[in-house]
Formats: sequence, C-alpha cells, structure tokens
Amino acid sequence: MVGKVRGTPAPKEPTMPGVSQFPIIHTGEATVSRNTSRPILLVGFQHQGNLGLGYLASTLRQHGYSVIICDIEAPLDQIVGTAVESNPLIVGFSLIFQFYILQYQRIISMLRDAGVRSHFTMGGHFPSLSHIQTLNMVPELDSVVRFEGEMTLLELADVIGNDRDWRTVPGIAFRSADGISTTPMRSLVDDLDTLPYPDRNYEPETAIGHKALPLLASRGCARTCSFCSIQTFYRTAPGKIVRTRKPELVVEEMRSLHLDRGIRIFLFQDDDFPLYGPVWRRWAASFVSELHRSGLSRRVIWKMNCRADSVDTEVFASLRDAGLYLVYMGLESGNEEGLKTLHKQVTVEQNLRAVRLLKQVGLLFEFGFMLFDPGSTLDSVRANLNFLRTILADGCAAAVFCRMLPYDGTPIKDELERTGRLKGDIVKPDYDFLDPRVNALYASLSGIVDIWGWIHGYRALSPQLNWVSNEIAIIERMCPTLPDLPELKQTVRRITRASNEVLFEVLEDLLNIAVNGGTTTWTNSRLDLYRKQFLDELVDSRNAFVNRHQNALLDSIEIDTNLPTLTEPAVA
Ligand code: B12
Ligand code: SF4
Repeated sequence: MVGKVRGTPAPKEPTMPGVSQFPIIHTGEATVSRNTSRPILLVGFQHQGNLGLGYLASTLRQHGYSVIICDIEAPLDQIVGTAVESNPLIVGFSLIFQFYILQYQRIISMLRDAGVRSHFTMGGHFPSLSHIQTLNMVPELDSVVRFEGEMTLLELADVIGNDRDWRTVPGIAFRSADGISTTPMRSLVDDLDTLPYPDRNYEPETAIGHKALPLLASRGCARTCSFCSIQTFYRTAPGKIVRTRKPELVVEEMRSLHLDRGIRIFLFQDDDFPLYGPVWRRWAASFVSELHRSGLSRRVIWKMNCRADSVDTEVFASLRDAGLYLVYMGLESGNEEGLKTLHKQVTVEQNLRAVRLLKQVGLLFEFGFMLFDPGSTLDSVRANLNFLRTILADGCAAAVFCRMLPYDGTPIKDELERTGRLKGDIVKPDYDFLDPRVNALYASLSGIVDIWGWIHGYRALSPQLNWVSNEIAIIERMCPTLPDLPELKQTVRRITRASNEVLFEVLEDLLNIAVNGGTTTWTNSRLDLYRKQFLDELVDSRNAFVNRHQNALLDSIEIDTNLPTLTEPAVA
C-alpha cells in the first residue's frame, strides 16, 4: 500500500554544517509518498512500559505504518518467530540499559541466522553516545539512530520503503568504506506536544488493584551529575536541553487514560520533574491548577522524580493536594566529598532537609543512593552509613544502595579512563578504589549481603518493603477509612527499621574490621535467615490485611466516569 499522508509536524532543521537536505521534508503542508506495506518491528525492555518505544510506535502509526512491539525479555523463539512471520521493513532495537548489549547481540545474530533480511537499527542512550562501539560490537546492525528517534526512524522507514539511499538520513551512524560514518545530527524534538501520545498497547501494571501507566511531562535534564549519561545524551544533540509540555495537555493525556483505561496511578518518568527555579515553579503551579480544574486531583495519584534542591514545603503541599503521593529522589551520597565527586551540586544538609520536609508534608519517598563511588574512603562510607541511619531511623523507607558504575557517556567514566582507573567492559564497567581497604570492605560486604536477595531486583527484601509502603500510601489516598491501616503501616515500618538495622550493623562491623582488623561473625547464611524472617512477616501482615478488606479494596477500584466537563479556560 502506498499512502499519501498530510500534515506531519515540522522537525527543527539540522544545525550542523554540511547538512545534506533529504527530499522528504515534514512540513505542515508537504505530502509524502510512503510505502507502508511492511510493518516495523520494535524490540525493547517493556517492564513498567517503555515510553521511548511508545513514542516511536505512535509516531510511525500516525504516518500509516503498522508497528509490532516485542519485549526483549520474551522467549527468544517468540521474537525470532515474530520477525520471520511479519517480514518487517525495519527491526528497531531499543537499548536503554547499556548492560543489555550482549543480550541484544545474541538476539540480533539469531534473527539474521533465521533469515531475517530487514534493515536492523538500534537506538537509545548507549548506541547514541557510543555509536562506534555499538556498530563494532553488533556487526549485523545496518545503522544506529542517534538521540531522540521519532523523526529519524520515520524518515528511515520512508526512505527504505521507497528503495532510496538511507545513508543520507540525518541522525544516523553506519558502517562505510571509511570506517564508521555519521550523518548530521538531528535536533531534539522542539515541541513535545507535537508528538502523538505514546502507544501503550499493553496491560497496565497494577498496585493493590489500581492500574498504573508511565508518562512524561518533560524531556531532558539541566543538571550535570558526573555519573549520569542522560545529561550527555541531551547535551550532545542540537536543540533545547529541557523541554516541558503544556500542563493542560499533560493533564488531558492523564484524563483520557483515566477515562478510557481506568488508570488511577500515573508514574512520571521525567528525569527531573519541572520544579526547580521560578519558571518551572510556575509550570508546576499551572499543572496543579489544571489537575484541580479537571477533577483529576480527587481521582488519581501520581509519582515523580526530583532532586533534593527542588523540595519546598509550600510547593510540595500543593503537589500533594493535587495527587502527588510518591517522590523518588536521587540523594546519591551522604557525605560532602561524595556529593562533589558525583557533581550533585547539593549539600548533605540539603539532602537531609529535603527528606525532613517530605516527611513533614506527609509524602512517601524512595531514593537512589551510592554507598560507594570512585572517591570512597572508609570515612566517607561511614558518613554514608550515618546519613542512611539518620534519614531511615523511623523505618519510612527501606535501605537501598549500590556502587556507582561508570556508564558510557558520563564525565566520571572519562575521568577514570584518563587516570588509568577504568576497568571491566561495557557490560560491567568498573574501577578499583584508591584505598585497598575499601576494596576489601566492598568485597566482604558483597560476599555477606546477597545483593539480589536483599537490595536489588523485584523479589528482593528492600524493594518488597518499599512496595508494601507504596501500597499503603495508595490505600491511604484511595480508601482512607480502613480501620486498621495505621496498624499495618506501623508493622511495615517496624519490619523496615529492623531490616535496615541488620544491614547497617553488618556494614558497621565490616567498617570496624577494615579499620582495626579482626573477623566478622556475620555470614551469608545467618543474614539469609533474617531476610526470610522479615519477608515472611511482611508478606503475612500485608496479605492478612488485604484479605480482611477485600471488599472495600475492590470497591475503591471502581471508577466513576463522571468527570466535570472542562468549560473554563485553561490557566495561562
Ligand atoms: C523509566 C526508566 C526506567 C524504568 C524502565 C521502563 C521501561 N521499560 O522503559 C525502570 C524503573 C524499570 C528502570 C529501571 C532501571 N533503570 Co532506568 N530509567 C528510566 C528513565 C528515567 C526514563 C526512560 C524513558 O522513559 N525515557 C523517555 C523516552 C521517551 O526516551 P528514551 O527511552 O531515551 O527513548 C528515546 C531515544 O533514546 C530513542 N530511542 C530509544 N530506543 C530506540 C530504539 C530505536 C529503534 C530508535 C530508532 C530510537 C530509540 O528514541 C526515543 C524517543 O525519542 C531513564 C532516564 C531517561 N531519561 O531515559 C532511566 C535510565 C534508562 N535507567 C537507568 C538505570 C541505571 C536503571 C536501573 C539499572 C536502575 C537500578 N539500579 O536498578 C534499572 C535497570 C532495569 C533492568 N532492566 O534491569 C539508566 C541507564 C544508564 C545506562 N547508560 O545504561 C538511565 C539512563 C537513568 C540514568 N540517569 O542514568 N528505569
Ligand atoms: S542524575 Fe538526574 S539530576 Fe543528575 S544529571 Fe542525571 S537526570 Fe539530571
């Protein structure tokens, strides 16, 4: 089928010198001939809903293409079978987590072995920033789409579908006689509201029966944390680094998801929700009044990510009243040196204050924390331990921590490379600490604490504790009158406190040994007994509560579709 499609949004002109103008120009008036007879297959990590793939798919669909999405975690034969059967024009792989590259490599070569001859391209953070390594590591790829991919993938499909030379499409990298070539970079999407809503053709996840979907109010981040590849991703491509959507259109998207699909929980995946500084404060105020005006503030709740320096009592109280129930904060370190190494541009006091204020305002919070970073000393690890003990003393959240990993595209990776400290590979980039005692501490801690059983992974203890706190916060908003909810909350806090304290005692003991010598009495199996005990008590109390209140909880899931009709003008 060859379709005529009108009225595509106009991307910004590429700003790099030597731009070759490609014949397909998406202006409001242009008509474009495209061959949409073959589908586009997209493969990516789908857990919790992949907005990148969602935007790529909706943009392609808007222009007449049919799109199939496969989860990278699906059985391999299913992915291969889908590709063989559907004979796609393009298979687009989304690599947003660098450590998945070998998994992609394996699938891609299986697809070629199975006879799939489509154009293979890959996008996402790692391929955008490290296109040479990507093309070298995955020889079956024809191209890499760099940075935001909606317009580039669309243009690639248009060109390949019409058998024209795709090597001139702006925004890509590919192998050529001279090695690896790139075309001029394409600008970031200037106005996010010109994009169609992302496709979310999957069953939403649920929390205590309430459906949740991800969405974005903005893209990009103005900050410069040294461990983060996002800041480089949005700074390398031409265009405005941070783009916010119109608050009323964000609320309109929420409203339609609420009414059409019964969504009650919205997970904002913005890197740094627009809150910092006067302009974004105004944005947030207008978002809040839109939520009230639409009636959604009484119907839905939402979660967002922000930094400690955005937290302010007045603003957060108004966000809470408009449905905010959970805040994820990248605290990252509890000592000044660590915060400097990570280039957080906040102080320990700011981190402490942010936590204090969120608790005062009555908001649940989760946080990111790097117990170890390349500048770690025994003193800094001890300061981090004390920080965690302070903020978590009341059992408000489970202790989670990690070692900073030097991802591609981050200033800290470049620095480790420059100083000869970078070790490992793309899947497991690593470094040694400068003090060998910290290396020994880290090794003994990882030997004793089963990281995947306690701290990371969906079934680990700390995430499960946080999950039940999350459920309690949802019930508090959606079904606030359940009589023994405060009792469940207290039980979960007690278990969380006890579980955190076990972790802290292990760490403290190992720290003391690192300084004074000696051997620890903690063992992996002793710790595992604690872990199982905490998990059993948590699951039993939570399940008993849910069983006792099944009817009331089920009733709270019902949604009333009688939202007020929007007649008043939107807040400017
Ligand atoms: C949402 C999210 C998650 C969700 C994932 C949901 C999902 N299925 O996508 C959850 C919560 C599960 C998650 C988990 C983790 N995450 Co996360 N996550 C994010 C976050 C905040 C937003 C992703 C997003 O929706 N972006 C918005 C969309 C529109 O942009 P996009 O994905 O970049 O896609 C665009 C382009 O990249 C490009 N593109 C992407 N794919 C493709 C494919 C093709 C074919 C083309 C043409 C173009 C293209 O076009 C898209 C549209 O413009 C990002 C930060 C970020 N800003 O991206 C971190 C991020 C991806 N996460 C990160 C990390 C480290 C993790 C964890 C390891 C955290 C942890 N310690 O547990 C885990 C890993 C999970 C696992 N697999 O084991 C890092 C990755 C670092 C790296 N370089 O590898 C990031 C970059 C955060 C950071 N600041 O460092 N995460
Ligand atoms: S860690 Fe968060 S705040 Fe820091 S640069 Fe990355 S996205 Fe921005």
